[in-house]
Amino acid sequence: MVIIGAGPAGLVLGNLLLRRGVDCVVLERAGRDAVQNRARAGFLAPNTVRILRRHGLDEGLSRRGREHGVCEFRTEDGRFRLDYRRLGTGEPHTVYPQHELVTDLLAHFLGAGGRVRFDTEAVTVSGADGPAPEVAVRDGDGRPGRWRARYVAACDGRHGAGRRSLPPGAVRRHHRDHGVSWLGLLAEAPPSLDAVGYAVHSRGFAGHMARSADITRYYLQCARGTRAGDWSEDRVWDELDLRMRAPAYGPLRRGRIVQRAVVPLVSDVLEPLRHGALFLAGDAAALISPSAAKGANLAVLEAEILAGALADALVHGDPGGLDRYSERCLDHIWRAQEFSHWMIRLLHGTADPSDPPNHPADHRSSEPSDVSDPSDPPGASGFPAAGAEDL
Ligand code: RFL
Repeated sequence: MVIIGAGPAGLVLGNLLLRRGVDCVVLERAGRDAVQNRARAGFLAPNTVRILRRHGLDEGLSRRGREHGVCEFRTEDGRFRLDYRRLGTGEPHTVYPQHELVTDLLAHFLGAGGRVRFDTEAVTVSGADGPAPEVAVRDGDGRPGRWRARYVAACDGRHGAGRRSLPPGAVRRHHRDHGVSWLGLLAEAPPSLDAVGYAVHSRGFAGHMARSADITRYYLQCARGTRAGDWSEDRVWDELDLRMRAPAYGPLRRGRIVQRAVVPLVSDVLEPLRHGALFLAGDAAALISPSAAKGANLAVLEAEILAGALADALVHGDPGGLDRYSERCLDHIWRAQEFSHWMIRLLHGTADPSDPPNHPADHRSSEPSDVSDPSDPPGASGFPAAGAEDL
């Protein structure tokens, strides 16, 4: 079994397969340090924690993760706190940075005898419609190599070899460009709120999310075409103060910005999540905007479903789970997409058209809508540039 990608999807899959006695190797383009230091998600849903706990992969998050159950919305009408933990099932989210989870999963996998080939880029997957697919790779020095396996799991994200290797027409891609971008920032600063903060403002959305006692993630809606370095630190903090309405609700704790990236809010879903012996999981299967904090959670869920199906096929000769893999995952994926679309509408609804740098309508007018997202009747979304195409 070959797994491409050592992110949450690939490493949960590898750990679960190893426990079920399935021999597997993980091929990872980056080096170990880069993999362990890639700061991204931070909120684990209750079901994700249950999955990790069920398989003994929760040691780090049980020790260092912090419970979270409240969102605070700030708008021109005031401040509203949503105690979703109390209103919902009573279960909290767990704040645990993704790179720490990946570090734990990697240590667990290697400690159990798992093999990871770092600095090894998968270039193409061939022969997926036959019994022995092959992954062509090159190492950090450009030397080529090959891995052959009964099955290949592409857990290598949206731009990985898995998607690239799908033959034309094998898979349908549903996609939507929400016409909005966020400047994502990590600040060396303690959180300023005891809640996830969502500020809806005429200058654009701003968000506050705790990552640890000393690190906070912030988001600022920015114009398409903004480059990560365009905004000075002073401009970032001034804009955050303004949009988060710091004068009314308390100052933000400032600190050095240690990471920044522009994230265009786009969604896409492949269907089915399989081509013969090649399976897609995590961001390789579907990309979801970070507005609803679902991506890493879906990756873990899909990895668990795929691990069970692969183990049944390889250990017990029962391929039924593999046949149902795509349908089972797509059910979760479409529901998460729907929630994320709703969040995007909620968070960007009132941006002022007279303030062009921050306004999604900039893009609305330039990109015609040809909505064909099956979860949404045509024209219902109000968002531009949606569609479906065969890959
Ligand atoms: P990953 O984590 O991208 O890992 C893929 C791995 O594959 C490797 N790779 C290759 N290896 C070999 N050959 C190739 N050709 C390869 N191409 C790529 C890469 O080096 C990498 O190690 O995908 P995975 O496992 O599917 O996990 C998905 C999650 O990482 C992603 O959905 C989340 O980070 C999304 N996300 C969030 N999700 C949440 O659930 N909660 C959050 O709070 C949250 N916040 C975020 C986010 C994503 C963000 N960005 C960067 C878009 C915040 C941000 C800013």
